Amino acid sequence: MKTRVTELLGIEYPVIQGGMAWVAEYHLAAAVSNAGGLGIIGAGGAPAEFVRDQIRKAKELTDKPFGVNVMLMNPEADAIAQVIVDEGVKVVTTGAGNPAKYMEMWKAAGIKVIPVVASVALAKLMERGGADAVVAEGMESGGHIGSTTTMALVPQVVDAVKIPVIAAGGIADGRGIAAGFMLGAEAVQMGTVFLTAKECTVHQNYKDMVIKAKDIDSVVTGTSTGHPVRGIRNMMTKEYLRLEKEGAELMELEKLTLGALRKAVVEGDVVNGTVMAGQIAGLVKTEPSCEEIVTGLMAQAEALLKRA
Ligand code: TUI
Repeated sequence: MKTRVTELLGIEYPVIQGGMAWVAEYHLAAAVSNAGGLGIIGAGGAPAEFVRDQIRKAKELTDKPFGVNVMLMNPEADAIAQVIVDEGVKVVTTGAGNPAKYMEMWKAAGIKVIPVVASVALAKLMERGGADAVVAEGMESGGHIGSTTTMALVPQVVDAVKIPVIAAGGIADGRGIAAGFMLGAEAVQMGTVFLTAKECTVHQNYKDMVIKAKDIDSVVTGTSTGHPVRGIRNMMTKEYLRLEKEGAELMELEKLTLGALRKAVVEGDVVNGTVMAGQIAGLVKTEPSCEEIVTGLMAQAEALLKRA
């Protein structure tokens, strides 16, 4: 299936893997790229030199294009932006902020820039600033989210910009991909479905929690701090929401979340850690390879779109 996004990125399938902090390291990114999608290394809160090492390792595993996601709240974002240029990365996605200050340096280096946006206003601003495409991410997504659903956000962004739009949030099978296309998107980005991929190195406890999750098992913490984050309900989120309801100070809330994603992803502590995942986790029941995910989902989507 050819779209402006597959052409822009030089990929076979219009499927982008979300740049999930701690989760999306080079094994996953290379596997998705080798499967014909676009794999992404999630820089998250990592130091710049760690990101450089991840990029070099990904290059050893794939000759296909892959990207790096810059989480803009990372204090090392400036240094990471430079590492991306130095290491010849072809595609950048950004999240949790406005990447305007890096746009010029990335464009000058010939990098395709794809900001993740949660509103029409930011999508328009990014287009004006030279973005090659945008990911319109609905609040069904895991991790840091906006407040509009994918169903409402994607068509409004599609109407507001001329650059290609990539749909994200709540997509984990061929039906979701086909729906994204019906809304006017020219590719999809998925995160949750790759959490349980064979090549995804997150702790087995994390994968099991995603596999066990039902439709209503995710919650949003941090609404009161201005940084809403979706994850699967556990003891940590219960405690967080209780403190938030009581009007706890930011410092007290941050004590709970500091290092909590690492705790869940690396140590497998899914009781005290943050198990970020989207609302579509209830659909994720197996542990396939990235190749099986990308080709299987695309076959389903193409069959549905032919019928539509
Ligand atoms: O960035 C994401 N998802 C993420 S980032 C992340 S790491 C993190 N961990 C704990 C707390 C906070 C972050 C985990 N998941 N998705 C893309 C995304 N970007 N969703 C929403 C936004 C966004 C939000 C506000 C983009 C821009 C924005 O404001 C723009 C401005 O004007 O500053």
